[in-house]
Amino acid sequence: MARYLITGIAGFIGSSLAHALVEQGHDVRGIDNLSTGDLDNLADIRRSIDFQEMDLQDVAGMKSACEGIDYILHQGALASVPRSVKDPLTSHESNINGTLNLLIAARDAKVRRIVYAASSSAYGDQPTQPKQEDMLPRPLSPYAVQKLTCEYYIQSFYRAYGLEGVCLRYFNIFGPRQAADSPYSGVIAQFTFKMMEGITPTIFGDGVTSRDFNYIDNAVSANLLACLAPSEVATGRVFNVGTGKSHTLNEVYAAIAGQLGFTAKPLYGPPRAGDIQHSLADITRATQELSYQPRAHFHEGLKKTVAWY
Ligand code: UD2
Repeated sequence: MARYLITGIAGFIGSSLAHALVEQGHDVRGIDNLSTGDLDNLADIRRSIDFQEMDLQDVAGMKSACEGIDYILHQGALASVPRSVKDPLTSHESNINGTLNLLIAARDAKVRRIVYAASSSAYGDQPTQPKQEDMLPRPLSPYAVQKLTCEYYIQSFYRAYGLEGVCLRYFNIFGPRQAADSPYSGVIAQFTFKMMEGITPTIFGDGVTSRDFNYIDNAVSANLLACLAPSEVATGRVFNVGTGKSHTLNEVYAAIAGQLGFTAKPLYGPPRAGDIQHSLADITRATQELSYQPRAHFHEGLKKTVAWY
C-alpha cells in the first residue's frame, strides 16, 4: 500500500480524497491549517489518518510532513476568484509561497510524485471553446495567476530536480462537503444553502454564464489515475478534469430550486470582477492518456449534493 500526503485534507476535495484512499486501505497523512477546512469533514475517518494541523508555509512542518511519502495530493489553497480579487497578497502567500515550500520539502524527501489541484481559471478569457491544455493561458484574476504559476513551478521542479509532478486543471468541482456558508463558496453550495434558508440567491451576470460543473467523484478518480499513470505519460503535464458538458447559472438555479421546491425567481446582479463568461473542458487528453472517465453525471451529482446539505 502506498503512503499519501494530502494537503488541505480538511477541505472539500482533500477530505473526499482521504475517504477514497482510506477505503482502499492506503496510509494517509494529511495537513490543513483549518483556515477554510473543517475537521467535521474527516470525522468518520479521523482515527484512520495521520492528521496534523499545519500551514503550507511552515518550513520545518512541511519537511516532516513529506518524510516517507510516496504521493502528494496537493489540494491546500485559499480558493476563490473573488477572495483573490479582494485580497491578492494573502492568497498569493498561501497559494504560491505555500506550494513552493511544499515542493522544496517534497524534492528533499524524494517523494515519488505530486499531483496538483490546478484550475480551469487559467484559461481566463481565452475565447475558444472547449478549452484545450495547449491553449495560451489568459488569466483574469489573481487566483488564476496563482494557480497557473504553481503549474509552472511543478513543471520546473520536474525539469530541474526530477520531482515528478502532474497538474489537474479542475473545472468547477462540486459535491457533498463543499463549504456553503461563505461568500467565497462555490455557486452550487451557496445556492443550495441559501434556498434552504429561504433566501433568494443572486445570479451574478445575465444567467447564461456557463461552467463545466464536475462532480467530486470524477475529481477523485482523476487524482488516483494521475498518481499511477506511467511517468512518460503524466509527468510534467497538464490535464483538464471536466466533463465536456456545460450548464448555465440559470439552469443550475432551476435544477436546485426544483429539487428543493423553492419557487422564488432568482435575483440578478452585476458580473463579478475576474469572472470568466464560459468555461467548458475538452477532456480528450485526460481520457486518452490517463483513462479518466467522468462517470458521475451532472444531474445525478446535483441530486446527491443538494440532498447532503
Ligand atoms: C473558479 C474556477 C474553478 C475553481 C474555483 C475555485 C473558472 C471557470 N473556474 O470557479 O475551476 O478553480 O474557481 O474557487 O475559473 N455566482 C453567482 N452567484 C453566487 C456565487 C457565484 O452567480 O452567489 C457565479 C459566479 O459569478 C460565477 C459562477 O457562479 O460566474 C461560478 O462561481 P464559483 O465561485 O462557483 O466558481 P468559479 O467559476 O469562480
